[in-house]
Amino acid sequence: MKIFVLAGLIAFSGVALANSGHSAHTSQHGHAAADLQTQAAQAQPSQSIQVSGCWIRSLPAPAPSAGYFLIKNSGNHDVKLQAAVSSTYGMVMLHQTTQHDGMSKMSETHEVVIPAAGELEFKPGSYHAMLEQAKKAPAIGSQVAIDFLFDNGEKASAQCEVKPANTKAH
Ligand SMILES: [Cu+2]
Repeated sequence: MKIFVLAGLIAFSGVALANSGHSAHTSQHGHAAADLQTQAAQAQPSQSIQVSGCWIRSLPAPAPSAGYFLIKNSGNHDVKLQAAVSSTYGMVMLHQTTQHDGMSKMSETHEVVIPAAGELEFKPGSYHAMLEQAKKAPAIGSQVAIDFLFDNGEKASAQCEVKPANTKAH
């Protein structure tokens, strides 16, 4: 019995450790995805924020696919993109690719500012949406719906064209 308790403690501390690492990070987002679906369903469609030119570079699972698009904010206030959600993918993360000493590195971001009366392009080598856990690989040429959630409680929706892995950035 004592040994069993001890093993439980070790397992528990293992979970606590993993929480600061990447694997648990993923499951936290997996959990958040359901909340995001609800949040997206309840959010008001924005009158001032538009997402256009959305396309997806589709890679075979388990590799993540990437989403690129242009966000325009015609409002008088800066807005922050906080999350994206799609019923086609179990998880959508906002990523930023940066260059350090000639090395390319991706990191997750939760707040991307779209300036008032401005725009921001998500494009290869920069900001992108990382699309993971496809429920069923979308066909090349088909359209995938993505909702974008902003800090003002509004959402913008886009239809994104699925393109093959070798698509050149435009
Ligand atoms: Cu990425």
